[in-house]
Amino acid sequence: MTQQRALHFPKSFLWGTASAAHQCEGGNTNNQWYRWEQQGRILSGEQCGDACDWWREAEKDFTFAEQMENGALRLSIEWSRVEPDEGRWDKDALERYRVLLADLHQRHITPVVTLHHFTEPLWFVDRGGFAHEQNVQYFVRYVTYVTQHLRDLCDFWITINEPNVYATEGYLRGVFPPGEKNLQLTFQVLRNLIQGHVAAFYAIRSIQPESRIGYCLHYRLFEPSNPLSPLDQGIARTQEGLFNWALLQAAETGRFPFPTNMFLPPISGAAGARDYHGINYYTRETVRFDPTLPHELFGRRFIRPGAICNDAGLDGSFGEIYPEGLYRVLQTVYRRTHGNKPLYITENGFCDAADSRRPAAILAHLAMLHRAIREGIPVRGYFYWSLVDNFEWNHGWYVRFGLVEIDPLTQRRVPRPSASMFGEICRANALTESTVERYAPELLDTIFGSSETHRQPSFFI
Ligand code: IFM
Repeated sequence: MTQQRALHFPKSFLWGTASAAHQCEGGNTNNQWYRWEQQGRILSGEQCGDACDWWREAEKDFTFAEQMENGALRLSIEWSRVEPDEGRWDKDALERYRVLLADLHQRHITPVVTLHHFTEPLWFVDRGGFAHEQNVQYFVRYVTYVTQHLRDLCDFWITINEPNVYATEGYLRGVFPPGEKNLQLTFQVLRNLIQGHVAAFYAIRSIQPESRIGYCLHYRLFEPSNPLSPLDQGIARTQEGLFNWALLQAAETGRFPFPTNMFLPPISGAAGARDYHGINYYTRETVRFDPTLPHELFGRRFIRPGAICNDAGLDGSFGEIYPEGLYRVLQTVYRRTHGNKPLYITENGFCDAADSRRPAAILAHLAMLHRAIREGIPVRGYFYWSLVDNFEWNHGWYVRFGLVEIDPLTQRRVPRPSASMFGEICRANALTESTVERYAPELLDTIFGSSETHRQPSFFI
């Protein structure tokens, strides 16, 4: 009998899915995203409403994670529930989170808890939120409270999700609340978020010395439209530098790079304030210099012609499926951080309502992840975004990332083929030949062919 070929992942590699409170829970009417929605700013015109109904019934969806034999599930705490008014703590809300975390433990699923995933209580927002350094203390107080009360149920924390997306979408592009378009303010918010992370790190560490604490950044590659054009090259490098690497450097060292360090003072205690690097990776952008776009930092971003893509969002923003980008991001983060900490893919996902590209996309990205691990990059886990379809911020239900499809009107669930595939991968802790053959036979050669293994899977060329 010939042995089937497989790419095995390291023992105790953590497989899971990621989610966020506002996108799944439903009934969150005390945060800035609800206000944004009331102001008619959701592009689809939809309302988050009951979302995936997780506040009542998340456990039903946890069953899918259990069936896939996921070792972890990432979810977030909704600050506006736990502290609905300044300094007033809602014990019932906290109790609901305790029930959810206990339920995950019963299923042998490790909860990974995000403390800030884009949303904040209105009282905090009305004080200026993260635009004001003096407000960081409120975030740290909330983190301290949550850690003290959930420490017996969680020891794996993500302080802040994607500070770069939160700041650029909300303060530079103006498409997330509060809808500002101000570069200097964007950097101040970024600095305050990092300061919030650093202070939260030490607060959690003092309560729970054995915990794992980090933040996750959204990494995006930017390629020049015309590689021979110095303007396109310069703008691509600037955008990638600002979006990814300036923030990574600031979080690593406490210092923003020149010229932003001229007005952003260093953050003390930043060096060492993490136990891992959280990496969210989705796509790459092609960029052309365009002097008419100051709020896009003078770069017109578009999708390379002929690329295989995610479903388009309402503003066409979900982009190319580019597996090699994950490998490139892992390499760069590892190099820039001198290999000082383990890495987790805290998010990677595809919006594809028909599930026609997702299986191959997941396999191709995991092959790239495996390549990075083989080369010695210490990646310890992978979280697919997301377990179920959910309310995608300003795109509402228009784009679908879930392994499980949800009809928001009926709350009916239908697992997509990708869910069965992801289950096979998690159970085997490997990409096996039979799984690849079943879900994306066109990738067999590029994933397993020895001379081909390092090539970009042909499906995505
Ligand atoms: O849905 C979001 C998530 O909240 C943050 N990272 C990107 C996902 C897909 O856009």
